[in-house]
Amino acid sequence: MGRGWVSSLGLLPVRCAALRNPGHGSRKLSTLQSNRQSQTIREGGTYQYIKERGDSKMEKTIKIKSILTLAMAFCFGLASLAQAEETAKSLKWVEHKPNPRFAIYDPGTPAQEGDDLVLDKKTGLVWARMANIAGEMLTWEDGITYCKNLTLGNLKGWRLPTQKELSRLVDPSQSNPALPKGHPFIIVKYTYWTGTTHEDVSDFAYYVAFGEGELGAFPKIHKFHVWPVLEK
Ligand SMILES: [Ca+2]
Repeated sequence: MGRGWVSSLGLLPVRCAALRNPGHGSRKLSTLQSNRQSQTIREGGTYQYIKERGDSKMEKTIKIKSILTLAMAFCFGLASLAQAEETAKSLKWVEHKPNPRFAIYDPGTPAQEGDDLVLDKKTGLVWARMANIAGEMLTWEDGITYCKNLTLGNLKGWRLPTQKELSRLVDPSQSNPALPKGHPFIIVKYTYWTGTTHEDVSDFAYYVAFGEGELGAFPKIHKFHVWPVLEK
C-alpha cells in the first residue's frame, strides 16, 4: 500500500534514481510523467546530467521530492510500529469487581458492553465480552473465518478457542450457564465450537455446551455459536 501510494505521487522513481544510482538512473526516471524530465532523459539525462547542466531548479525539485519521500516513509514506519504495538498487553484493564478473576477493557464506549473485552487472569486469555458477538450460529469453517476477520477492541488475531481453552472457562459447580459466579459475559448461548478437530474423525470438532459445561464432538457442517479468543 505504502509503495503504491508513494508511486502515485510520482515520487518513488525519483528517489530510486537519485539515491540508488545517481549516475545511471535513466531507466527509472523514464517513468516520470513530466515532459521536461522526459526531454532530459531522451538527451541521455539522469540526475547527474541535470546536475552537470547546472539546472539548479530541477535539481532542487528532485532533492525536495526525495526528502519528502523519505520523511513520508519514516512516518509510515512509525505508524506501522505504533499499530503493531497495540496488543492486549498494552490495553488498560479494569478489574471486574463481582469476580476479580476477570478484568474488562472498554474501547471508550462505557454505555455499551457488547464491544468490551474480558481478560481471564487465571488463564491469560482474552475473550469477547459479548458471547453472541457473531449474532448467529456458524459452521465450524465459517466460525474460523469469522474470528480471523474480526476486529474487536481494536485488536486482530482472534480465533476459535481450543477445546482445552474453552473448557477452562467452565465452572462445573454452576449451570445455565456453567460459568464462574459473577462473570462479566453477556448473552451467553448454549453450544460453542472449539477450534479442536476430533482426533479420530477429521470432519468432527469439539464443542462445549454451557448449560452444564459438557464437552462433545459434532460434525463441522453443523452450526454452533462462536466465542472468539486471543492470548494476552
Ligand atoms: Ca464498551
